Amino acid sequence: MANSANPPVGIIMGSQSDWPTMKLAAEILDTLDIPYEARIVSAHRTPDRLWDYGKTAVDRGLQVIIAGAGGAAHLPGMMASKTRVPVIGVPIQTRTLSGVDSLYSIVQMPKGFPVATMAIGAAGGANAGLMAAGILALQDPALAERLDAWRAALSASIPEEPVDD
Ligand code: RP5
Repeated sequence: MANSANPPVGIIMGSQSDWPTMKLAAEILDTLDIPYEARIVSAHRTPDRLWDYGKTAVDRGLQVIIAGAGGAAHLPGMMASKTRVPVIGVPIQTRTLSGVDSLYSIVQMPKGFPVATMAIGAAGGANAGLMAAGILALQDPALAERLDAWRAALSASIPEEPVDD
């Protein structure tokens, strides 16, 4: 469902190298039938693209932005400063500092410009998709049903007893 016209969710990331993590958010949105767009928008390498994206987000109908970045990860916070559309931040796992650098860069926003920060890496990517779904489900009963079913299926897949490998 990528590249739908006026999708409610924008997935943005600082680099192509972030896509394997951000794709996990996209896969959740695909599963739940939620349209989205995916774009590379780097705070440092393409600051004008970041500015334009934030400036037009409301008018383009975006309702949630999922922003992933690694290292000196300024993208989610800068996007939150540019638009009131809720921003969900995904700290990308880095080789040098394991993503703690990304986490600290994203989570410690000053009062006034929040970023809903997920876990580092793969869990954060997938959970960002689920968080976006939960926000949209507040106004969309059919999506709420799909999300409830997804959650129930996950619960049902967890065995009660452990087994040997
Ligand atoms: C950040 O720098 C990106 O979000 C990425 O996680 C990190 C490394 O980018 P590349 O050097 O792989 O393009 O801006």
